[in-house]
Amino acid sequence: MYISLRIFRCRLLSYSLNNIMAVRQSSDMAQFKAVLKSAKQVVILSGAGISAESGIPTFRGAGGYWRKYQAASLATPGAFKTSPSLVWEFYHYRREAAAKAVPNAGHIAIADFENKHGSEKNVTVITQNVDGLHARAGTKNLIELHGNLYKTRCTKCKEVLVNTDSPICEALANRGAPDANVVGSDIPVKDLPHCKKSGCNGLLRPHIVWFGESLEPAILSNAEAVMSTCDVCLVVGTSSVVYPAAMFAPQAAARGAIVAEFNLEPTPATPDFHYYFQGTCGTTLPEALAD
Ligand code: BJW
Ligand code: ZN
Repeated sequence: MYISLRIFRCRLLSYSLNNIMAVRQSSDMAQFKAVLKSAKQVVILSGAGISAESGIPTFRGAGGYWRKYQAASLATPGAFKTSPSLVWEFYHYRREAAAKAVPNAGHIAIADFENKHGSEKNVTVITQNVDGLHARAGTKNLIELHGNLYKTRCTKCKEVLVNTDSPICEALANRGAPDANVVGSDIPVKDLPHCKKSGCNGLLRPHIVWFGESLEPAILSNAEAVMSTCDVCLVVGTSSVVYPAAMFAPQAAARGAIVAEFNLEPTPATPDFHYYFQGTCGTTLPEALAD
């Protein structure tokens, strides 16, 4: 309720600002680069679109299916309760796919920007992605809002561990094929990944924030803190429909930060922003972030 009210207030504020003094939108790259050059605190907020050019499907749109399931419908506590086997197959498939993927020009441009300007600017990447590609590209100041494919959490003792095993357990070897004709999943729960802590043996789950679950409070407050002080924000490859991340950049724009969006297509938040650069972010970001 509290979050919904905040979102409503934020939308109302940004709607009012847009109507009082209509944010004039530009696609002038040279002008944006000049703004970025003088920025002191820069946030890059990324979503699935930045990993699309590494071959990782986005959530919404044509690629957002695994078998006959919409990816977002498997990313719920209810789906895991109903069929932990099916959900583990989905995550096993994505762990294996992300491990084979390599960071693309967009991830690398961001990491190079931090590396080059990190001493004169405060540069933070806030990502909704769980694939680990920002870190593999070399980004250091990174906030992973929705968790990470290579972390597990015990459903019993709640211990969180990094786990890069491939496969994560024997029963998942050769499972997870995305073929739409494969129906159901029948791995017995006892054969799915389990906690190795002495005396626990709880079922492990991916350490990922599913729909209806709260983000980790410390991670959320870190993200909110940098969003509330940045002077420039780049919103990259996200549909800006999933909260709370969807309200970060419109809120920053409403308090006066300069926000630039990089996306293949406009999103519901596009009218809130000062700059919009249409295209693949593997092309637009290297241009925006180069000296
Ligand atoms: C390119 C490109 C290229 C392609 N170059 N661009 C207020 C109102 C209504 C609902 C809610 C609300 N507050 C909370 C909710 C509920 C819910 C929510 O937001 N629902 C909405 C769908 C309405 N949020 C939550 O449940 C969150 N929890 C929470 O707020 O707790 C408190 C609470 C709960 C309930 C009620 C009230 C309060 C948790 C959200 C967790 C999100 N989890 C997922 C799954 C992670 C697991 C996994 O990866 O397996 O995170 S959902 C999925 O969406 C994933 C993504 O991180 C997230 C965002 O998607 P993203 O990154 O934007 O991807 P796409 O596919 O949507 O967009 C890709 C974009 O890229 C497109 O725009 C393309 O055009 C573009 N693109 N190629 C540039 N080459
Ligand atoms: Zn445990």
